[in-house]
Amino acid sequence: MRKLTLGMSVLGAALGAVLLMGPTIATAQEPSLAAEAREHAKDLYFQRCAGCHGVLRKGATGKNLEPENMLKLGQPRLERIIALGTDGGMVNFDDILTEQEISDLATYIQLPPDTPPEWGMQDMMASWKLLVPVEDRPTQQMNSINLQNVFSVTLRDAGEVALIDGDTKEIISRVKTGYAVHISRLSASGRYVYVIGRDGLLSLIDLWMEEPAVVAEMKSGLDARSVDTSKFQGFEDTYAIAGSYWPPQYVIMEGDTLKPLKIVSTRGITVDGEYHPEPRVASIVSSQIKPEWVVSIKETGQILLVDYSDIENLKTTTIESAKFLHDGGWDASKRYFLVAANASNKIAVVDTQEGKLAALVDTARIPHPGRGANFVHPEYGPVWATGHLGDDVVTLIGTAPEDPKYADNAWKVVQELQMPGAGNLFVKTHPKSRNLWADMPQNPEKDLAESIAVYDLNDLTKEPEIIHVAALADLPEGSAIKRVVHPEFNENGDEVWISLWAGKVEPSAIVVFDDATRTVKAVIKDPNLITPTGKFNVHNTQHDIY
Ligand code: DHE
Repeated sequence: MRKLTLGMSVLGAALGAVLLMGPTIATAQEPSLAAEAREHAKDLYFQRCAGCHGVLRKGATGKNLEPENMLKLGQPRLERIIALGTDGGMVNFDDILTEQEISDLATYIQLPPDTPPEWGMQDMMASWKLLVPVEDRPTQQMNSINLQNVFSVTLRDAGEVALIDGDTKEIISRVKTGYAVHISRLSASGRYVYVIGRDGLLSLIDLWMEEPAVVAEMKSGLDARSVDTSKFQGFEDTYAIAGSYWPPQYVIMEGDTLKPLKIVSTRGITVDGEYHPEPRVASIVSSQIKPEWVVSIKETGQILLVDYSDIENLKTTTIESAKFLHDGGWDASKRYFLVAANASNKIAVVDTQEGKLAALVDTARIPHPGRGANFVHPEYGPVWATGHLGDDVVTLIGTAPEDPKYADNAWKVVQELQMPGAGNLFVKTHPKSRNLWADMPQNPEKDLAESIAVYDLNDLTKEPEIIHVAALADLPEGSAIKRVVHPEFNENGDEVWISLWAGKVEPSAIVVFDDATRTVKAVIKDPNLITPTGKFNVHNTQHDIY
């Protein structure tokens, strides 16, 4: 039987199995909070809980937290759950929040949810800053950096990205971005980096400037996670698209200025036929075979193919899949997009050439692929890999329906690789590598959260090598776990960069491994390298290589 060591995500993770434990006696007193405490609890909920439970608390990756359910649990039990977490997967917050904050948050979720304001064209236009107009920008690269091997590194709690030269391992510049900045994506030309903060602030960085810097900014929503650009031939760098958690909508912008052009709401009916007021935009990817974005709507379970060839007469294909869509990536051919319906324990496969759902694949608990990893399995042929937050396996799914030798494996789980524990967030390989690297930062065991599992792709019957990355970095001891997160290859595919994500006030680092020997090549340390998490190599992100 599979060993289940962890459930869900750290940030505002689910109130887990709590609701399954059944009701307890409601508190006699009506819950209430003074105005100031309520405001603070509202902010905390938004920052720590809304990502999993939703702003309106309808539940997604996390459970439904509407007052009728919370009142049944009552104040003392809610406080305990927030402080200590649950066996069902919610992590503890007693090391992040004070006792008073936990108490106020427990009270807050028994009160009716606050509905944040809408964010429309006027707000976006008012927030739009064209810092360097296109005509004032360089017409050629003005620096001598090997731009294809630059890494855009999320410095999560600093609200910055660090641009790091992949050849010299030097920090080229640090750029102010949005709050709790989330991901970077590259324009089709590789010149522009788009960075989105959780507060919806989108920043456009021009890598051609002598010192790469932000040339435009726009607040695309109030709570956001995803951004991409138009990559199809003839539309390179023409448009950008950003998706919001709140308000539930996406916005299409000019690619080189971020001027907002069109906003589309995602409110509507779920695959079960029920109205949902908050269907959030999860991942967005850009097709290279059509002028289309693939936009995954979390709560409705619908995957939208948005045709940007005529945005005034926008045509959208709506594909029904499964609820709670989150993150995903392309197969090696770039025809199929595989996205996790994480709380449904499924991977949805979209055939973007035909504009149809190709399959819904059942998997182990809470798949979390990031963008996944593609390689040719010695026995099963081309496969795409995803790790799991809630199970201790990496799942391999066959991806070659057109290949007579491997067609029978298409959209089937061909193998589950054993991990030493659950809590994986990201897996990564590269066409030139024969290794698969899988992190487990959400594992409750410190040693596992600080380690990475490396599989030999030539022999997948072998146990993975477990490398204790934190022990190799020679960082001072601190109270925070140095979570190993997000392996990312360099342009040549011979180095793997891994973040050691420590506390906001403790030193973090990026450890660079030689992929062939799995030994440390460099440790990038800098007092300004605060909470590095995602790293996006220009070449690999531009060309969707993973
Ligand atoms: Fe992420 C990708 C949402 C927490 C690091 N994350 C994504 C995507 C979504 C998402 C929808 C896909 C974007 C795309 O491809 O367009 N993330 C969420 C959440 O809702 C969640 C669970 C809670 C929250 O409140 O935000 C969450 N994410 C985290 C983290 O705590 C991580 C580990 C650290 C951090 O920096 O915040 C984190 N998420 C990442 C990274 C990616 C990502 C590094 C991109 C992976 C890639 O290789 O493309």
